[in-house]
Amino acid sequence: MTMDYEDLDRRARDILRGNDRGGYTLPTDGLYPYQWNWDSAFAAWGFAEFDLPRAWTELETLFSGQWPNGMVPHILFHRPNAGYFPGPDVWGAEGMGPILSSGISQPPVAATFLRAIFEKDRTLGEPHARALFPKLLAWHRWFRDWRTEAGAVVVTHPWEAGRDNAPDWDGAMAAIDPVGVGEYRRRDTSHVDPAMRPTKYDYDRYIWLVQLGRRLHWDEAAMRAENPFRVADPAMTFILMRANRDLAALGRALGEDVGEIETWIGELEAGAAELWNEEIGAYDSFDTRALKFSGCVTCASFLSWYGGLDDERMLSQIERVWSAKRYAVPSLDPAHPQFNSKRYWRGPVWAVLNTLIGLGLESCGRADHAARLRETTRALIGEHGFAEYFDPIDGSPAGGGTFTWTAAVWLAWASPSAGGE
Ligand code: 9WN
Repeated sequence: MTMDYEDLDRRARDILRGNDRGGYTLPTDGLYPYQWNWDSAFAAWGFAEFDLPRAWTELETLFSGQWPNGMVPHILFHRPNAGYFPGPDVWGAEGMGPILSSGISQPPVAATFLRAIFEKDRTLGEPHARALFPKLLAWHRWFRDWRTEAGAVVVTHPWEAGRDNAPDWDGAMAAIDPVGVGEYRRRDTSHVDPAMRPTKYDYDRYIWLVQLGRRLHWDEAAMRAENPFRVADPAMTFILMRANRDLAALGRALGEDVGEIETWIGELEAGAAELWNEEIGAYDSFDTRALKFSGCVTCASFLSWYGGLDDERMLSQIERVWSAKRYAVPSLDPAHPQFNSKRYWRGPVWAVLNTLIGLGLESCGRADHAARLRETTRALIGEHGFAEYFDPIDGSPAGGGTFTWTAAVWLAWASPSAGGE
């Protein structure tokens, strides 16, 4: 099939503009009517391909929701919208931060994309980067203080990981008995085929965990003591490791002291080593309450290069997993019994994860592997559009459409017009 790349570039820019709500970008209209944390960082990177000032605004709006303790929420509820559940009334976090928000965070990709945007035009970027640097530092310090166990980053809710129904959480989810969660009405399944979304079993536990945080007034010390869900996540660990490397590089360019950040990088490297599961021969999630690995090779395992570790052992794993189905990289190893090519983070390919894995391979000098991943991502989006995720067997689009982060990674990485080609 011949692709009209210029048309795809145009459509991607139209998606970003179309989802722009003035200072922040929705992941997609309808299904996700607010500002999401890591989506926004990807959006900024996409905007930077054609509108640098708008890219900076996206990041500034995201950090305008930062809590005094340094946490940057996973959702900012700028304007009420009945089309999403759970909304601010369920989270009960009013007054915790300057903007109504959720009470948990999301993968900290912002420093990495901020640095990339800064490098595009240092003169334009310097005042923005200077103002944002201490905010990023405070956020990363919050991860260090409240989300790190033996060096690895833990998540306190599947939504915090951004890989909501990944099998990584199955053990910790099974340990929750969601008593008293009450009646609620989901809205996601009126926008998207329920077979592509998490189940009611998952949602009962998601809401139970939100109710727990609310009852504890989102007090981190109380939650650390009481929350049964604390799972160390290779994705979060590698993403924060990379974000700290980029924040340190940015800090050096700005003449800031980066000693504290360098200490964190060493701690995370030690923590990541603990997430190596010898039984499956890959980095794996570890339930810090039950002291158990999940036993799954997922797209998170392949973020080791992104973290900066050129681990030979992971090359044969990625080659095995990406050869199993037509389109790489399935979010769960197709050999795993829970693999499902349609259901969200249990099989589908996510263009954003491919991008992070590809950026990692590139920065570790694995040019051939990175090129292969970029080609498959280009083909997926070119043939099947700007979907939220894709079926790895036939590439068919799944979840929401006209998706911001898929458009953003097209512009900044997968398109032939993106930097680096
Ligand atoms: C809950 C917005 C977000 C992404 C997450 C993705 C999905 C939300 C949901 O959508 O999660 O945060 O309601 O399903 O899993 O990674 O940030 O695109």
